[in-house]
Formats: sequence, structure tokens, C-alpha cells
Amino acid sequence: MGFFLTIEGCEGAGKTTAKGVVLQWLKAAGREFIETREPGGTPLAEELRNLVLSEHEEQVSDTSELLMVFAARCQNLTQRIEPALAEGKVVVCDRFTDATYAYQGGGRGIDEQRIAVLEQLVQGDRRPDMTLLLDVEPELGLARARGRALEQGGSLDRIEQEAIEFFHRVRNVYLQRAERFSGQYVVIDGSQSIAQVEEQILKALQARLGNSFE
Ligand code: Z5A
Repeated sequence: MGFFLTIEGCEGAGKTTAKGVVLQWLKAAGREFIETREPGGTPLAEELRNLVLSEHEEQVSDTSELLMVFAARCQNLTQRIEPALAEGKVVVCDRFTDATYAYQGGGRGIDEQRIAVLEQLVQGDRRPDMTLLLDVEPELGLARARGRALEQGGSLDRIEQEAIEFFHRVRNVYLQRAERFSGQYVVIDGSQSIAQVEEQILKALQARLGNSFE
């Protein structure tokens, strides 16, 4: 049976770092896996990602943003995620629909029922088996993300430029969902040292997936 693992959190929470830990653990366990991200994961979905994250001369409406995110998800699901799960692989996805509830729902204020309609249309009953939520105060996460952008000579994307209140709403929705779907979520305090975060991820993986490899 395949296993669908997603990694979530605000900007700079440590998702990329966490993904590295998960992938190494899967390799060591000899388990077949694919990695992907959202928005993105296929050539067309990556084009949609660029459209979502870049600046445009015209204003991007909240609903257009929502539809672009789900169009990209539809491509990633049908082209990559579902086939890999059907082959019994682990799918490690950097963000998924929980991010839509957090950013377009919490951040932009779109009603969660409208998101749920698209979720059902695009995914049917497909939901992540496990979600690692890296939780940090937005101030800390954004400082990390901005520090990294400066180091790499890059700039902040369209969403990263939102006001701090936007990211507080995003975080609140993540935390609410973690409580509501406690069987799916594992919340990790991303403000700890990288070594501590790594240790907790390994513990969570062992607890949820360890036996399935024996
Ligand atoms: N989006 C959306 O709106 N709706 C949707 O449905 C979906 C997405 C799916 C792209 O996400 C954007 O798409 C995102 C939401 C939106 N918003 N924006 N903008 P993304 O995942 O590609 O981009 P991101 O959230 O901006 O990721 P990030 O900034 O790369 O964050 P991260 O991966 O969580 O962080 P990191 O790269 O692991 O760490 C950042 C830095 O902090 C780096 O220098 C690390 O070395 C450092 N770090 C990490 N952990 C630690 C600890 N524990 N201590 C100290 N330093 C650390």
C-alpha cells in the first residue's frame, strides 16, 4: 500500500529541512518513494506555480489564485501522486490542500466550504495519511525566509510580501486543523534547533511508518 505524507508550515518553518530528513529515513528503510511539491510537481503545474507566486500587472483575484492552486493540484495528483500510490510508493509532498485552507482560507479569507467543494472535485476521497506541521511564530519564519532570500540574492514572492497578520491567520488555521485532524497531523515545534526538530521527525516516522517496513 502506498503512503501519502505531506509537510506543512508557514514560510521559513523548516519544511525543506524536514523533507531532507524524511527522504533520508525512507532511503535507509529501503522504501520506494517519490517527492513532489505544491503548487507544482509536473511541468504544467510548475508553470501554474510561477503564475501563482509572481507579480502581475493586473490584480490577482482570490478566487483566481484558489483555482490556479487547485488546477496545479489536479495535474500533480493525476500525473504523479495517484500513480505512485497505486504502485505502493510513499509520496512525500511539500504542501498540499491543508496549505490551501491555511493560505487561501485563513490568509485570504475564502470560506472553507468553497475550498471543500474544490477539494472533493479534484481529490475525491484522497487525503494525506500523515502531515508533519512545522510550527513557528510567523515573525521567526519570515525572518529566516527573508535571510535566506538575501543570502541567495533572490527576492520575496507575491505571497511572501503579505503583511504579518496574513501569516498569523495562516498559522491559526494550521493549528486549528491539526487539532481537528489529530490522527493525520504531527505538530513539531520548528523554533527548536535543527537537531531537535530532526529527532522529533524521526520519532514520528518510526511511530507511524516503522512497523510497515518490517
Ligand atoms: N501556497 C498557497 O498559497 N496555497 C496552496 O495551496 C499551496 C501553496 C500548496 C510556496 O510554498 C507558496 O505557495 C507558499 C504558500 C503558497 N507561500 N509563499 N510564499 P513553498 O513551500 O515553496 O515556499 P515557502 O513556504 O516560502 O518555503 P520556504 O521559505 O522555503 O520555507 P521552508 O521550506 O519551511 O524553510 P527551510 O528552507 O527549511 O528553512 C528556511 C531557512 O531557515 C533556511 O536557511 C534553513 O537553514 C533555516 N532553518 C530551518 N530550520 C531551522 C531551525 N530549526 N533552526 C534554525 N534555522 C532553521
